[in-house]
Amino acid sequence: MSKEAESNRNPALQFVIALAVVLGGIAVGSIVVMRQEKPSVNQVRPGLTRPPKASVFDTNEMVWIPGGTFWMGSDEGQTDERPVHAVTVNGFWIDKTEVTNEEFEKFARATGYVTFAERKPDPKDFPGVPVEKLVAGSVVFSPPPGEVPLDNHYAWWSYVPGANWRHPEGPDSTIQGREKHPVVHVSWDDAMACARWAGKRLPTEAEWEFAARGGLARQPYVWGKEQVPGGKWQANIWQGRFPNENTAADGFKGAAPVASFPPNGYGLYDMAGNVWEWCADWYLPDYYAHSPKENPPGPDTSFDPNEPGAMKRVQRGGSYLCSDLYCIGYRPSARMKSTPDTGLSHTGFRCVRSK
Ligand SMILES: [Ca+2]
Repeated sequence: MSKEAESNRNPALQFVIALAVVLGGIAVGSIVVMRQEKPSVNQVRPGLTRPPKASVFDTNEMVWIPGGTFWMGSDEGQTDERPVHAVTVNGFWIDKTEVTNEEFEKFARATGYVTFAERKPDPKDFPGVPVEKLVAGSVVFSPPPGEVPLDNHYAWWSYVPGANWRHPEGPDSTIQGREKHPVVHVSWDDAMACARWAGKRLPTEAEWEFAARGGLARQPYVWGKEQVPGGKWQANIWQGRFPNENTAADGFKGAAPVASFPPNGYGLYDMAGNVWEWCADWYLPDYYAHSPKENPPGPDTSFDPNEPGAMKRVQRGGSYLCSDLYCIGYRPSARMKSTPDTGLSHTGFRCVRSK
């Protein structure tokens, strides 16, 4: 996306763009893990937890994911999950959990960083828009009182002035008591800034999916085959009639403290559900048809047929808003996308590092 295009946003447009986040591809699929390489020379194994180096994020330990080859994508999911193709990734460290509010606060305090949602839109970028309309804010899930058609996303998303990571539901809300919750309302640029400060980076889409699968072969979920094994929910998603009935059968109506559910085979928490996670890659729906087999870095451009002209980055993992009626985005092959300047109340990130 050009700089000009990136800046050519206003809150209303940002809201529209944000809606695309809940539109992404979703369906049921299955995947195959082909082969897991032997532990690397330093004898680390999947699931081994240790901080790789001194990190400013001392509360979020990282897990070593050995390199390997796997089947990426799904032939049963959305079109953009196809074709299933063999991908090899080098080993990497990945955060055991999503970045939490208390971790993001360390970054903000140390650097004085102001997130996109906290910045007042620059009148220069919005000629003709009354100054009083240019207010900082973000898009918040605001469920309607009754059932609504699932083709109108305005029915459950609202642009809320004053909403940002410190005030997830608006100016009167706080993150007090939610220190261990994943940070939300962070744009891709915000996530990148935080990752760089921590000496880390965002995962590529391939790294993310490889890690999410946890070494399992041909399983539709990061924990295996059954959605609710033994009647026990394995991820923070949505139960009930979306978007007005949230039964919270999994124990959480909104975001949950990280690691509230069992980890996957690599010891990683919330690779399904809780909040969407930004990846480094640009989004192209047909990237898999021609992506390199080894360490695909993502395309160098972006296109979303649902919103031509908007360059988007990939998000993965689904969120507490993923309902089987609407969005099965918590499957490991499901892909989501949004413009880099978009923050939402169900989107966060986790980081990786190569060594
Ligand atoms: Ca839930």
